[in-house]
Amino acid sequence: MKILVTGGAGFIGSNFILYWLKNHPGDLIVNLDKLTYAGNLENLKSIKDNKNYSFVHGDICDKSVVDRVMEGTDIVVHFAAESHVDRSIINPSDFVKANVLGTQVLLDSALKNKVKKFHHISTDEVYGSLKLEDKSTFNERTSYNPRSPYAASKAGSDHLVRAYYTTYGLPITISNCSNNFGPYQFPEKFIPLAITNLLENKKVPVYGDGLYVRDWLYVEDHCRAIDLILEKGNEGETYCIGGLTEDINNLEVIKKILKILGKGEDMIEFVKDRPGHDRRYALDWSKIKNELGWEPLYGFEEWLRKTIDWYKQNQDWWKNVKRGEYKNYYKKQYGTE
Ligand code: NAD
Ligand code: TDX
Repeated sequence: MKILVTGGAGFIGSNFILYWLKNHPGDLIVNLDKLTYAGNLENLKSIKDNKNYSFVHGDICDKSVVDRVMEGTDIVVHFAAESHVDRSIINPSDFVKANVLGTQVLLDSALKNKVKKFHHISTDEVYGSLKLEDKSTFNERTSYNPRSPYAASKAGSDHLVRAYYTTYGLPITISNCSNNFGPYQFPEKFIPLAITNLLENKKVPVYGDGLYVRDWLYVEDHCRAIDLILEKGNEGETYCIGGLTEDINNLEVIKKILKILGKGEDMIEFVKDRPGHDRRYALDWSKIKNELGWEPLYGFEEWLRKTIDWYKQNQDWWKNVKRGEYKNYYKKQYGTE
């Protein structure tokens, strides 16, 4: 089977390729990635000589490259996107191009090449923001209400994917997952930023009052969920994938990280809030649990410990990433080095 993975040099995409080749060694994987600031082939160095893996450097908005790599593809797993909310506030147009236009180019090519499955990776952020006080959760039937340019561009891509199913019969599935964490995550996102700052003895910037709530999903659990959807998911369906069943706010997450690393709460620095910051995300993932038999392998704290260990043991990886462009971004976003 030939699988085209888009954005396979990013955080989740590279974890997915490593997972897939380990669990389905007979399949062929083609990784199409533009190598933006977030793409890093170091993530895949352990499999770069695997004869069942190949890398194509290209943009999903570029029809000629997409048509070329799509030829003979059985399954598309589409991760490629601009993925960071704060960057979407600074520069929304990159998000519309990659996430909306890029997805449409892929859908067209998948249709033309009669792929058997097109799986689109989306986010819980398309559903908007929940109140801290109420205990409601997002599910597959929740109305869309995206509130950041990032979320709006992902919502646009989800609508296009569904439109290609309804209008042209393209065999699609969609998953809307919560915040991922784990190895190879770019340290602009909250958990890897916190861990790597603390390993450098730098404070952790916490937006606003720190009482914002996210659902946290370990990346390997996410890869297992995608595998099940590809194997047993129903065409045209959406699956919500989350990791938790109880709320945890950002301050509580940081306090867990500080405790594991043996650091004090003086390492927390409250900084200016994100504009339009969504208060709470919580996900009801009972559909994938009941229909496909998926659930996370371990609890949040256990996965967090494993993640912290990985960043401790792979300092060269993140120290390399934290050079150059990252330094400029950090200064612009946080006003400090
Ligand atoms: P990432 O930013 O780490 O990686 C994105 C990858 O896509 C990079 O390798 C980048 O080079 C590539 N890319 C970007 N634009 C491209 C283009 N035009 N053409 C080809 N490649 C391009 O992102 P991630 O965290 O791995 O997220 C992967 C997917 O999962 C995204 O679609 C994101 O919206 C979704 N998602 C992420 C999270 C999360 O917590 N990280 C949660 C929910 C959904
Ligand atoms: O420096 C920070 N300080 C801080 O308090 C950063 C980077 C974040 N935060 C807060 C904002 C959020 O409440 O931590 C929480 C998580 O922030 P991010 O890691 O930026 O993730 P989020 O905005 O929740 O979006 C993420 O989850 C859904 C991913 O970036 C998206 O790609 C995904 O779709």
